[in-house]
Amino acid sequence: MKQTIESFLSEVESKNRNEPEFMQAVQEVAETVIPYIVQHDIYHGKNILLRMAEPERVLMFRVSWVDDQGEIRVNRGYRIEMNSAIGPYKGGLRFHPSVDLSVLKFLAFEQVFKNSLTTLPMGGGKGGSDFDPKGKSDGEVMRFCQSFMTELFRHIGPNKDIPAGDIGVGGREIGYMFGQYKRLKNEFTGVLTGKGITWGGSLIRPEATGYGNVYFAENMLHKNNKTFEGKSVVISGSGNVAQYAAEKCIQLGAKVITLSDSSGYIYDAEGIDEKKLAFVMELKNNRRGRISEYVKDYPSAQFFAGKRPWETPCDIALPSATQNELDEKDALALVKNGCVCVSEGANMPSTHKAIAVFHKHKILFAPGKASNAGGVAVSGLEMAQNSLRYNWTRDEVDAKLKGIMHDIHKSCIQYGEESNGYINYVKGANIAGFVKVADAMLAQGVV
Ligand code: NDP
Ligand code: 2IT
Repeated sequence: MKQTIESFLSEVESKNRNEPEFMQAVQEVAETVIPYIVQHDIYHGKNILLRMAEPERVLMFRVSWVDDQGEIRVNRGYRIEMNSAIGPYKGGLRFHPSVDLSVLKFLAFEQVFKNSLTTLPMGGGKGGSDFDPKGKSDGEVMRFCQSFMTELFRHIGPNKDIPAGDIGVGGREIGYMFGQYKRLKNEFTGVLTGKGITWGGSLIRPEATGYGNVYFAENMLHKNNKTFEGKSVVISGSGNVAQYAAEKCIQLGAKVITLSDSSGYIYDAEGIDEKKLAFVMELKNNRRGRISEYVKDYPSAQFFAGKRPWETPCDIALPSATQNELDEKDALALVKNGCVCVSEGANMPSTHKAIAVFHKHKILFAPGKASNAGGVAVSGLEMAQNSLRYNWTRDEVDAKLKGIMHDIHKSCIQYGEESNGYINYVKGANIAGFVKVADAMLAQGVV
């Protein structure tokens, strides 16, 4: 088996040199899915995983725009249309200087499995740019978004490819891109999700990824007769996903003690309550400030420059910033300090070796493609509402989100329960996500 997996990986690697993040995501899937394929004749011998590791289409384009000083700037735009077997391409756009083909292909590959897990009819895609919104004026961000959409619009559509937000792309950017799409096409359609509530958005979409992750973790804890009540929670990041994960933890009676950004983390031993969280939301979303400013308003908290929060003793950890932000050393520190549950809000935040530590110590560990699927799931519900030309209430969408996270948890158990009763959620999510897409591909001929 080891040899079959290695030869598969070396074949994929030979076509995707210098793409470490993409290879990391493919390896994690291959290690759990290839043994399943070998045991099931309908999938065996059909190069099905090799086909899934090859994007259906990769788009790369120039994005020129003019900054506030009148200088012409050039960025690179991308859209990876990974797999459309079970629905139109669906997945976010990331604007961050670290964006390259490897990062977007890993995200698009994971998105295929994640979207399959949501139970909704969505294929997988991802896109974005190496544009850095940090320090840019609203006018610069708008001109960039308009130029980006001036190329992207010809490749997307409400039944073709429906982008959304991700790192660096929130309500403001979705607004500018939606406005430009509408001007170019003269059509008001649900071509993007994460739209504002008065122009086609869904209630609960901003909250969905963070809330969904906490709902997933709740399912894991309940299975072990535990709850969030009274637990201390360490969260990384302070963007969309981190903020709403924190909000739901507070509502469930937990104590959130950290948040972070790429400059460091804040530790508040008294707990970040609703009032302090409202301050963080204003700071990050409106003033676009840094998390270090928290300690100016709350001097009993501490800021640790250049550090990540995993050294902080906690019961539950919710990595919600970016890929590979939690390594083997961090995982060992979490385990040593008594953490019992790690549920990923970000995409691939834990390294391969960190996951091995969690599995070795039988920690409840949820991979992002299962636990952060609430965001894209509510995007799917936004698409459904756009098609119906109707809006569901906040409670209706929240109940559907809870139901979907419960179903994803159930699918992970179905395919991930080991003989000793331990649930390997990585294995469960990968196989459950794979089966639906593979069945659809096999039914559609050699695609
Ligand atoms: P935001 O842009 O709102 O926030 C990102 C946060 O992560 C910021 O605090 C940012 O800090 C921090 N961060 C980004 N890059 C790094 C880095 N290299 N090192 C340390 N910190 C970093 O993004 P989201 O909250 O939307 O996304 C966070 C994660 O969740 C990503 O992995 C994303 O793919 C994933 N995700 C998002 C979904 C969504 O619906 N938005 C859905 C599912 C997953 P700084 O400001 O310093 O850059
Ligand atoms: O990684 C993700 O699932 C997202 N950034 C959300 C994608 C979406 O289409 O809502």
